[in-house]
Amino acid sequence: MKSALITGITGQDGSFLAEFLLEKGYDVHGTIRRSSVDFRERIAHLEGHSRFHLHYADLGDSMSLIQVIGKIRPDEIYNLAAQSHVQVSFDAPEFTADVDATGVLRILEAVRQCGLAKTCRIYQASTSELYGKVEQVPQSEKTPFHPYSPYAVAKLYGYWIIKEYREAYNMFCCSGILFNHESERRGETFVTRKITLAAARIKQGKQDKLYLGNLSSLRDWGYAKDYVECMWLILQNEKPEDFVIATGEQHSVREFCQLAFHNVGIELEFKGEGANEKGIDKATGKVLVEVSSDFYRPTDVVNLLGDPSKAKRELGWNPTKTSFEQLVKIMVDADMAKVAAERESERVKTNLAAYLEKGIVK
Ligand code: NAP
Ligand code: F7E
Repeated sequence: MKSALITGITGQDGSFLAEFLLEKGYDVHGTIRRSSVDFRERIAHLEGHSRFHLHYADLGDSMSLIQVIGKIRPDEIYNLAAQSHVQVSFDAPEFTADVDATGVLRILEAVRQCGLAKTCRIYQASTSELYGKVEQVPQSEKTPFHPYSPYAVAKLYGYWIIKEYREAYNMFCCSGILFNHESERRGETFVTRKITLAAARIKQGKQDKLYLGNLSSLRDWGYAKDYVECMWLILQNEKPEDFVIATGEQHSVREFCQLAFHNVGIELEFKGEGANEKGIDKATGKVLVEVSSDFYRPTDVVNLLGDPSKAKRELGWNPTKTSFEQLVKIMVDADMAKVAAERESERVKTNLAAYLEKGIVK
């Protein structure tokens, strides 16, 4: 039985990858961090599985990494842990650098110090943000990098240190340069999930308006569940190499918004420009989407489109298993159900309070 260690197992990708590797028969280990609140909802359904194990470790703490890696001696490590929010990286640049850049070095050194350099394969979660202020469209493995945020600069170090250890020590370590991938488990402050949740809340009368930043930003959005398969394929490859993982299709934030609202039965029309642009419900004339400069970034990446030819050719990966339309529908349907369940539980609580007041329930 192969064993894998996933750092960042509580995140969107970590939870899907854990499910994928368990299905493949792996012994799956994941690192978690101490938190005053429980953030393990994405993996709660896996706890109790006989091949699923959790360990405390932090990418900022070498000793914890050496201890966990030395104890498990994994065949594969998937380094998914990161401060992954680009806008937050402008507010917490030093923390982002420590986790997203030096953290990668700490993993590599822990593997070496535990004597696993020849046996343990390492996947590094690199990102399309490396292309940043893009120098070419679409972007492939050959496109020059131009990072455009503290997050991207930190991830650039991660990318290069992986390459360095591959060449210097002959280690099997690779980067997946993944373009944006989303799902019903996406963090609620990333733009896609923020939109699908708002569409569901607005439809069900729980929110009046959605405030967004740059509506014209272009992204190549795929489905996270399809992308974790690629992480695994990269480590099963004969040679350690880096791969671009993307769909090869591009949409704007505005288009994502229109399709998400369409899925809840609201047709949005955008009028105006820049900070004055508004998304209006065609049926009622109500303004449902407005621009807020709070969501502008000091530097923003606005034109990402990946070329997944190498992954298709060499890994046999299908980049369009889930279409853009299906992805938006999956996310909207899940958020419609989530909001409806929250409303139902509020209704039950309100009824119970009324029954208690009237003495119907004692
Ligand atoms: P995510 O949902 O934000 O998950 C990040 C994970 O990292 C969480 O489990 C988090 O733990 C953990 N983490 C954060 N700081 C840590 C630290 N100091 N030590 C240990 N763990 C730490 O991110 P994701 O969307 O799944 O992305 C996974 C990886 O792929 C990240 O490295 C991200 O930068 C990269 N990436 C993502 C995309 C995308 O579109 N999703 C694209 C390209 C690359 P807590 O739950 O305790 O916070
Ligand atoms: O922004 C614009 C924003 O935060 C996408 C991470 O997983 O993917 C993710 O980073 C675009 C940007 O993702 C809002 O300005 C407009 O241009 O959803 P996002 P991201 O920055 O692309 C990459 C590949 C990663 O590696 C990262 O870890 O949408 N935008 N209005 C907005 N963005 C947010 N968050 N919120 C808004 O209100």
